[in-house]
Amino acid sequence: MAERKKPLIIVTRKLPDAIETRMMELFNARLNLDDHPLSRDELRQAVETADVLVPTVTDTIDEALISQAGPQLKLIANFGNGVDHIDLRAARARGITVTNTPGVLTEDTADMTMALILATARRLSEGERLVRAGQWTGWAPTVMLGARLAGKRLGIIGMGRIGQAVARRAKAFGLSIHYHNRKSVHPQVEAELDATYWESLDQMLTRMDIIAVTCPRTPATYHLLNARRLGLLKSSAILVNISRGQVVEEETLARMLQMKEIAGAGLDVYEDEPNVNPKLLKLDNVVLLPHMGSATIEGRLDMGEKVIVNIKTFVDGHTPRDRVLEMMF
Ligand code: 8YV
Repeated sequence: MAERKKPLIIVTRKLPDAIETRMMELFNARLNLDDHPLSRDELRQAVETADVLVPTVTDTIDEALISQAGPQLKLIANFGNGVDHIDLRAARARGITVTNTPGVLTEDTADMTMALILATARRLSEGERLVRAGQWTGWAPTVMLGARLAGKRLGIIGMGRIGQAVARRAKAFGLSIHYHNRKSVHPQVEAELDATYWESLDQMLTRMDIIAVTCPRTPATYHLLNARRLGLLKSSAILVNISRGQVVEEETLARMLQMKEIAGAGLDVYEDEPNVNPKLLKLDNVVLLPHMGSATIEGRLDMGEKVIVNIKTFVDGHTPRDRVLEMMF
């Protein structure tokens, strides 16, 4: 019996060694060993030749690119949960299946959300900068005061897996849990988290001490926190974004932080990554991280494993469990 030809898998970024090795064993895998982000031209060549493309958030897989795909491209197995960089409609129109890696980065991303809440409320980065600059002159009763978390209200925008994992952690810190979502979560989950559902995002925003953005970026959530909505926040509020930069109008947020119209922000994501609004870079009341919400060794291995299972399932003729459907977003 003739051996089935191994599918050509093109991986756009450097993945953990163990994942790359397994991909080499299972597939005809083309890796990106020096980890340079692929140029538009390299991406075009990839979709022209690959049977399966494994992109990440740093690749723009838009309609124009998908229209250049060869007929052999049947699967885009994204390394990551968010798929806002992939035009799902265009992929479907070309008969290309898209998969992602949900579930395995929930806890890590929730940890980082909590870390950002703490860092922003308790001025961690500012304190660190002070010590490193050799400017710390010793303990003083009124210096570096932040805000207590216990007893405050946290409003979570997007109560999916990550939002709920944030809520569980936040509850342990004594925060009361509020959330806005397309629909309320299961009553049992709501009871367990002692969570209050706000159908009206506007209503929730005006009343919260901390806002955490954990929803996916979709056409519906693009600039969900626009200038008008940001204007509803209390001047003592802090905002944390671990989702996608495009959910928040960054320019307005920067201006409001500058004018102290809100107290602080903790950002892991930006509207035009890796570019960060220069205004933000100058401000002390914002904690800035380089999109590292899910960046753990274990998480990256789990993500890679999921990508492999998705590809294997697909090439064996089955529907991958993590198939992404447009209506999910
Ligand atoms: C990933 C993320 O590391 O999964 C996501 O949606 O935002 C990140 O945590 C990145 O997307 C990898 O493609």
